[in-house]
Amino acid sequence: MAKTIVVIPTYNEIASIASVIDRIHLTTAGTHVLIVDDNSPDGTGRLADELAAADERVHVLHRSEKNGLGAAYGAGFAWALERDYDYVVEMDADGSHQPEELPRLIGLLDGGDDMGIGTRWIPGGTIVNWPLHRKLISRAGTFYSRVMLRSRLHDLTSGYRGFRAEALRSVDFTRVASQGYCFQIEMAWQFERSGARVGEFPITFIERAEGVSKMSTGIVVEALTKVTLWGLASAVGRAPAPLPLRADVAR
Ligand SMILES: Nc1nc2c(ncn2[C@@H]2O[C@H](COP(=O)(O)OP(=O)(O)OP(=O)(O)O)[C@@H](O)[C@H]2O)c(=O)[nH]1
Ligand SMILES: [Mg+2]
Repeated sequence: MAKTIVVIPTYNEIASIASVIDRIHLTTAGTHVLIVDDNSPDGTGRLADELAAADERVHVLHRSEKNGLGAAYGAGFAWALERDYDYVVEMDADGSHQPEELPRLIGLLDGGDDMGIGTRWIPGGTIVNWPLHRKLISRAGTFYSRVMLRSRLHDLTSGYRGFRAEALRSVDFTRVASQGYCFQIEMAWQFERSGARVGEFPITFIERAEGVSKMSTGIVVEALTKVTLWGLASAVGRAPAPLPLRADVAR
């Protein structure tokens, strides 16, 4: 069986992190977890250390300050790729992504996809407890990104996704400079245009019940600006170069 690690970035997620890890292990007992904590003031990092001390499947990477989702994932990916994991998975700490759906993602990677994306906007995908305006923003954002980036993917901002380690290793993700949601868009777009095999599976996304959202205007503006610039540059034949992908990963 493939060796899987779930990378979970945390900033003030003390209320939910333990139960997310429990649910991961109830679903797939052999899966490892890496918590990447940005020195959360609420003590998430200390709790993570306690969980790691009690369970060899749990690991923690401490970072000194809040530096955004993209930087946390970059550090987490690098940590995972230095070890012998076959699959590297992304999941939020706030319970929005259901650990019980992990086997669907692993199934895509087992089937040969380089990347699998949990998607809200395909048949079978659902969102629980989001007001209408949030659904509209998410749908509009994905629609805009699909058109601008000429993507065939249905949920470019989704943070529930996974990679075959060798595919992730082959792209220079340190050059993915986006911080917030845009990190997810940029990674998906880069994988797709590099010729990697990207699969989608439907997910049930449940709005966080505890803790505080880290979503900010700056994060939305970053995504809107970059997607627009990439799209316009592509339209005049000046798209930024795709991240280098090894020949044996490209198909
Ligand atoms: N280490 C780290 N984790 C972060 C940072 N920003 C967000 N996160 C984590 O990334 C995940 C997603 O962040 P959320 O605040 O849930 O963002 P969101 O899902 O877009 O917003 P909600 O819909 O309100 O939940 C959570 O596990 C956060 O704790 C950061 O700067 N550093
Ligand atoms: Mg969330």
